Amino acid sequence: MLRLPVAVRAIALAALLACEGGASGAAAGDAARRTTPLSARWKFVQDDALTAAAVATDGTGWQSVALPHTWNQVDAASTAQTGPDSKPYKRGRGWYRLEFERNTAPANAWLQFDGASIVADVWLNGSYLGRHRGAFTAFRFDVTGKLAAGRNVLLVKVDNSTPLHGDDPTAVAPLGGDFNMAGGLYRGVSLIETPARAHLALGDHGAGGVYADTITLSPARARLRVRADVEDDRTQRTGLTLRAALVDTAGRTVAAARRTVPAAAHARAELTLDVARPHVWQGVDDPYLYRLRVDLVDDAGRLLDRVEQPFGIRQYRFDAQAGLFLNGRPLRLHGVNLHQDWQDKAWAIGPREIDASLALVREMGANAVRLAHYPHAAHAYDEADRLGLVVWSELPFVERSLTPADCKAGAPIPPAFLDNLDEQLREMVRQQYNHPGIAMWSIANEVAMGGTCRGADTVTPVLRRLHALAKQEDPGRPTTLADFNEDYPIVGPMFPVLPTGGITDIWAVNRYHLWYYPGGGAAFGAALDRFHAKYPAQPLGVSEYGAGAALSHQTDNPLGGLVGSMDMHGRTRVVWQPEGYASHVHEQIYAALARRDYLWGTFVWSMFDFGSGTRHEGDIGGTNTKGLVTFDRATRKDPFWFYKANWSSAPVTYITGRRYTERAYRTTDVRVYSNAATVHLLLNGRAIGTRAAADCPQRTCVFAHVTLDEGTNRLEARGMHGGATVVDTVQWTLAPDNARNVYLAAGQIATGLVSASGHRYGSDNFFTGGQGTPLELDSPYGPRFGVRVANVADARDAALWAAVRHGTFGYRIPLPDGRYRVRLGFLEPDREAQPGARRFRVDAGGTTRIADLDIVAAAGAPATAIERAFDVEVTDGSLRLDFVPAAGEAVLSNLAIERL
Ligand code: GCB
Repeated sequence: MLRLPVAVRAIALAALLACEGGASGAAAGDAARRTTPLSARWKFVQDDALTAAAVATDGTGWQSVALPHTWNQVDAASTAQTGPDSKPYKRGRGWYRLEFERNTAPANAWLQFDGASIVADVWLNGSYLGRHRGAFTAFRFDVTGKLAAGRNVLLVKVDNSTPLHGDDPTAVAPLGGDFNMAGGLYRGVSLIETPARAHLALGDHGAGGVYADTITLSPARARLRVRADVEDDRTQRTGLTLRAALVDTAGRTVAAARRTVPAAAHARAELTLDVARPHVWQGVDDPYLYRLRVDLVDDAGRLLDRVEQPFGIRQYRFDAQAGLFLNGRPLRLHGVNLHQDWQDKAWAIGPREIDASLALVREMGANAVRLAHYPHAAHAYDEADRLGLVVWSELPFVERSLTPADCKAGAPIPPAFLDNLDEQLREMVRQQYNHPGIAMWSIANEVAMGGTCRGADTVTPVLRRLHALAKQEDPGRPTTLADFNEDYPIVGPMFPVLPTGGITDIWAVNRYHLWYYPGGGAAFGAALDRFHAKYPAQPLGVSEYGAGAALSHQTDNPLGGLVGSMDMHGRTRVVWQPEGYASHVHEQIYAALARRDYLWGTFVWSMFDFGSGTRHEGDIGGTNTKGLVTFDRATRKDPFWFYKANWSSAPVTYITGRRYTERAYRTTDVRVYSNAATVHLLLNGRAIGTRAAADCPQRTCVFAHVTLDEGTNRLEARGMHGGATVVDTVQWTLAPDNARNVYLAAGQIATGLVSASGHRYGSDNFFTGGQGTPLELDSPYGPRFGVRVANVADARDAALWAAVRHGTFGYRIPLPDGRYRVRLGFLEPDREAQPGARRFRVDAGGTTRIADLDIVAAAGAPATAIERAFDVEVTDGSLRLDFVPAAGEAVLSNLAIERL
């Protein structure tokens, strides 16, 4: 008994070698079930014009490929695209052809596809097996009697065209989404054989035929209910028995039961397993997994089939006031969202990539994952169980229930689309049912976004239908969804108000304050409190929040200007996404979330950058940059360390801003994420300061106003973690020009602009009051700054005129005492402005130095640069400048303060 799983594995390997090696896959030993991967030696062609005539081809000239495979490996967001000009990725048809040998025709054989994107048609030896619609779930075909002894030809047409019309009039979910839908056989294909036509269900929506639940649980005893579905196509239905056993990690059978199977083509038997002193699956603290084994034996005692899976005994309980409980213990979910892609591989990933991704999730200290926005590979759920990660599993019902074209044409939601949603939901629930990590079924993401057509709600009835189906399939797990716009701050035709609260058992909201939405942590917190009050019985979570971060974008002050992204109307605008701004967002938002005990969990959007072909942002094209880790998994961005310091028990001491190496300002704040008892900061070997844990709210230690040295600055943070000391160092340089002088681009969030005369400008900094604003929000994404200034010819200098600080504002600029020339750059940003509409004065150290400035009058026209200069004496280590309006707002484009 003990050795059987190992034996089964060995036999599967032997079969794999036989089949993949081209030799016959003769039945080995008496293993009940043999699974043979069919991953090598495929032929592939991407050809939109090829029709079913392909059935007759021999694949000559097709490319040799191995699974997993997609034709969008490189075009769907990768290093192949540099810069912001991302290209759309290829959507069309691919054909896959495999020749393989069997030397006997098996008694019972099924072909299993772990996933094919998006619609797959399958032929075996020229005969059509059928179609599967949906990119994310497994499916099978019964090939008994169709599989030949000798050579077999398997042909698969996979289609990821958009929209999925043409020869497939059926709409397939999802109809929208901010992610790429890579095409191909991007997961595994295998052949399943069993010795008889009686077996555990293989024809049940790709599921395993075994459904197990923890019915009651106490420290003394757990009762498990195991339901097994048997398919029996034998001509003579002689007696069948099911045996279920729960085996612990030491190989001991801790509970067993057996039951006779009713004689029928489709039969279900229910068994009860009572486990004394159960060892529960307690999330990341103790992800204990038994093995659940279900055997089907005939009346001669012959083993006909076996399904064996890891099984965790556990119970979740969601409470609207107190959050989540796992096995009676409170568990706040510290979660992250994940897509299933990887740079230069797109969706063609395997266990190695999944394990590497989830290892990073665990390294950061997260205890939950939302596998967005669709079912991921089975291995992802297995690995999450093994690591103890609680899982949000999701149906790909994203953004809309009706294509814009159908809406325009006045068409109703195609019934086939509803059927497809139902089918994908059924497949997801049945295939993933036994995973202890899965705590909820999400039926939708942001469907309120496209939730109305001509003013009519096209989404709520669909949500109700899916909720009901999910409850029918699995009464034990709560349903949820990720809301888009209940209480959306900006409402318009594109974003109708469509409340989605109150439909599912539990609920969660996607909100992007400090990114797409106005307001920070306080606004976010207030919105959550309103939802909590409005739906007091519905446990509430946060399914998404986050901010983009490009490694090549840095800032001196995250509040200096506006970050870029798509604007509220879906247009892409100038895109600055400094890493330091993302840190700021996570610090602010997480503070508001962490304070709210009623939340059952929160999920960062997202753990990794991911492919989204329509986006024009970040370091490489076609990616969404909100990952805490880069698309290639190589770089942990600064906010990763914020969460790690807050969530992980591993010692963390990390200096932020390490990629901002060429510094613009001599004086800077140094931020250290650390969970140490004490953090010491040293600069070029000199002690700068010490912070105790109590001085570092949210594990964020700030050393304000550190003065850098000219040249090389080696900063060292020493975290004293009890016995362990963690030393983190960064190296920054300060050029002599920047050590002596200050060059500041007002209203800009991005640092590092270098003027035509070679001065490095920092982003807006040292200000009090006012607001930094780029001048042309709607400018195209390249060149980086869209403003055209009449009298500035050099593009490098144009950048310094592309934003303003405006309002009533001032600057307190740290400077060594001495005499300086101050040069201030102004332009009138309002192209319609008339002389007299804007007038203000500039004071330095309390003395008016520029009186009654009227830029339009002085420049002769708006959008025309002028400069004003004066000399000052700094005597107390700081220069104070004040911009005081008399009419309209004061504005400033840039400033230079140069030592005389
Ligand atoms: C969302 C969506 C997610 C997007 C994300 C974003 O609300 O659910 O799919 O990728 O926002 O980054 O805009």
